[in-house]
Amino acid sequence: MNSRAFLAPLAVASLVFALSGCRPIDETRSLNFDAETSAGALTSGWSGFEKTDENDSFVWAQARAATVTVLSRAKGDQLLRFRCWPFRYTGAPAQVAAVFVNGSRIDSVTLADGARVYSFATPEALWKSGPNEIRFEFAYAEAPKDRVPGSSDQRALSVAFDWLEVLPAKSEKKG
Ligand SMILES: [Ca+2]
Repeated sequence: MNSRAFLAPLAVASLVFALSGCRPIDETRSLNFDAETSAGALTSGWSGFEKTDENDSFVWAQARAATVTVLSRAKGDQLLRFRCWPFRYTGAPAQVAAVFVNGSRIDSVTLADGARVYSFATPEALWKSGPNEIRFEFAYAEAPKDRVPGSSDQRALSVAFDWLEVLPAKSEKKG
């Protein structure tokens, strides 16, 4: 009998079990940048909870750097994904987001003007069991009141985040 044939179904069953809430949450999979899912996770550099005209929750990073704290089991490589859009204004330079996990720089990306999803592969070795810090560093943060005629918004806005996910990069290793 080939025991490997059972590994995939077991992994799926384990994942379903974990997602069903049958044991305490020890791993952050998804933040929707709303009060329900993200209040304790947005640890520095963030403004308040807002909603788009389409009723999507989001939060502005209101500094050149912002941090998110997520719980991890530190098992396997992780795929970090997020949907965001930069504060843009006439004559703005490119907005660039650099991504760090626990102080280690992963990569950077020049952000498109509108909302997009970005993905970063992160190696298992950077993650630790328990709280982990994801830090974003941005090329600029500017106040709309200084950059957009008619705006009174004094916050130094860099990038708005809709959601963030930390997912297994491939099927989780067992044991
Ligand atoms: Ca959202």
